[in-house]
Amino acid sequence: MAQVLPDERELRRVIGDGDTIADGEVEGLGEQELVDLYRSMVVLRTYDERSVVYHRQGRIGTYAIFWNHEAMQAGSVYALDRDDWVFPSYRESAIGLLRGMPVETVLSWWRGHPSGWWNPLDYNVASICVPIGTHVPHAVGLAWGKKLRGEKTVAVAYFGDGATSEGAFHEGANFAGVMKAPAILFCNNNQWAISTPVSAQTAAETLADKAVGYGMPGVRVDGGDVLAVYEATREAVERARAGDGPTFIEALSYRAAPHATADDPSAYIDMERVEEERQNECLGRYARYLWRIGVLTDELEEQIRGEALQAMKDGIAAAEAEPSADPELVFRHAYVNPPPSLSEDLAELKRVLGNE
Ligand SMILES: Cc1ncc(C[n+]2csc(CCOP(=O)(O)OP(=O)(O)O)c2C)c(N)n1
Ligand SMILES: [Mg+2]
Repeated sequence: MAQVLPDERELRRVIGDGDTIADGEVEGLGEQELVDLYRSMVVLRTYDERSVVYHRQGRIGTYAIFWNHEAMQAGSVYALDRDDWVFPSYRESAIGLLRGMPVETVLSWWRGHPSGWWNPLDYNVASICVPIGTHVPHAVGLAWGKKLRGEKTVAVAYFGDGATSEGAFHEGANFAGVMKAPAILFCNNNQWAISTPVSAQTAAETLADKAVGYGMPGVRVDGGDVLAVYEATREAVERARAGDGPTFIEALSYRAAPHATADDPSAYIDMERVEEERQNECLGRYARYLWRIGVLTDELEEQIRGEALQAMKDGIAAAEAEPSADPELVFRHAYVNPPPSLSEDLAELKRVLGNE
């Protein structure tokens, strides 16, 4: 019977603190792989920080910040094969970049432009899911379908702590357990669902405890430790490919930025705690580790950051060069026989946009 393994109540960690906690090691990761992981994190961090600036400049719309979530995203994707599927929520909006998706595609999504929607088959990355948890059954269904076809593909659904209270999460997790679907339910427990703390979200001691009820292993990992996330995900992938079914991964972190650009967390969060978390953020932790083991140099750091920044500059230029979308697109596929009020709405939209 699957269970929360006794040692998994403790958070898994690999990266030490450079002082009293020693660094561990992950089998199979050589220097090149460690640098690749670092590059992935820098790409995501640069995307995130530039996006906040672009939002302030009015160049993208409301944006869900994922600062300090990079280790969870990069570490888990790195444990997948290219054929495996990724089902992101809005918090993982830029995860497709790790699969070669152009920066302008994701920026266009945040600009509300149709060119921000990609064909999922191009990257094995599903559309960004904004409704909380509804993509969990999608990911599990895809994983089960692949299993029925005799393929070895794994699907990962990313969602937050708040999503674990949703019906769709329950349905997906239950289905995954019963069907032994090769799925990974990856929960970014950043301890907040907008202004709701995790203590008000659930009476369970840990979110990983929920896995017991679905008959799957629940693993707890330090979400700020990219190597621990990688290792935990790799084990879940191996289990799934071996036919042993799904895994629930609870990656514990702390939301060190507002929920989104429209949010002011100072109204509900302890900003001192946020500051503490920011001091221990995941990219800096990994960079210090790489310095300790002699992998990172000033030149390499500069080169990787420079490339990521240039990609962002090129990406926003390309997104802004897209011709304006046809406002009729919003209405065209909604009804076979559109009600008259819709043409009034369209006329109003065109008037507002100034292209009557
Ligand atoms: C079905 C549904 N209900 C409510 C919302 C509004 N909403 C947007 S984000 C959010 C909080 C989600 O928190 P969590 O699952 O912890 O993810 P996080 O944002 O922290 O990554 C809510 C309630 C939504 N998008 N979808
Ligand atoms: Mg959350």
